[in-house]
Amino acid sequence: MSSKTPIYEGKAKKLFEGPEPGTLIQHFKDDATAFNAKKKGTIVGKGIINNKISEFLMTRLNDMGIPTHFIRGLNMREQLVRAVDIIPIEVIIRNYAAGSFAERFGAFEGEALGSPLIEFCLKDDRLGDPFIAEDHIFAFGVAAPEEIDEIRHYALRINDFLSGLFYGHGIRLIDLKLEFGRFYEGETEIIVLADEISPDTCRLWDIVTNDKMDKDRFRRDLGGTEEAYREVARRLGVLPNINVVEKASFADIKGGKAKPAKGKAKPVKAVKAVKPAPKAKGKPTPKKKK
Ligand code: AIR
Ligand code: ASP
Repeated sequence: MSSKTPIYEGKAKKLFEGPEPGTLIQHFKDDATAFNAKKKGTIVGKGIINNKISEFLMTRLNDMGIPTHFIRGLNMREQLVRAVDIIPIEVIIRNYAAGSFAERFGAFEGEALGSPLIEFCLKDDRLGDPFIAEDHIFAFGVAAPEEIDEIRHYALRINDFLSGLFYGHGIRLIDLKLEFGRFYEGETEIIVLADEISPDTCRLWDIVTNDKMDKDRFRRDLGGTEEAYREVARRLGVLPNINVVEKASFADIKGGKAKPAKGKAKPVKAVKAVKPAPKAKGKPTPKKKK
């Protein structure tokens, strides 16, 4: 684990200077916040799981020609990424109504939207990440119209690809939040996917049971949060020995000194172990492809 002082510390991650110019080390913490940090907690092992899930998904996206900030994995909690200027917009893509969308429009959670819907929020905790229209984005100089066009194009491709990938593992991608960054190669500006893709930033429901397998378990005090995150990692096959999460996080909590975990590491619990969410008011209909 990096022992240096971070150059930036966010709610779920820290950034350290990277080994080469133009690189950063992205370190994933177990800290969890919700409702603009009004709710705080810890999801044990989350940093390891999110690091590995994000590494896996960003690698797949790189493979299919979506530029991302991801360079390579470093260890259980850290990855090397390209240093980029983050465009301070949260790009939300929704396939089904849920969360703030369901609340705003009186939709039931799980109601299929005819086609993916993109929303933008200004990344500003002080203001509570308010929704922002494209006109505001341009007027405030947050991003240029050509940048937003490119971001929309990438966001839809990423959403289509991830919807299919998760579906193959019995998971419905309800919605997700993406962040993009820019850097320059000479005069040329390049936009890349940045931040992370994980159960912190996506709503993921089990296809059969509709159980929530994401941060909503923490936000809504549903219990079984650790198990749900582990189950996503297990299904994606990103941690060959998932029990390592318990051991490694135990060592991390104890200041890096590995002590034997109490008793035997628990076997992976299948999703049955995740407490069913309160019954959704309706059953989601299968996602309509464009
Ligand atoms: N999100 C928004 N801000 C931070 C995050 N992680 C994600 C949520 C959800 C999507 O954006 O995790 O996947 C939409 O959130 P909401 O609350 O607007 O419905
Ligand atoms: N992570 C954000 C916060 O701390 C939003 C969320 O995920 O609910 O409030």
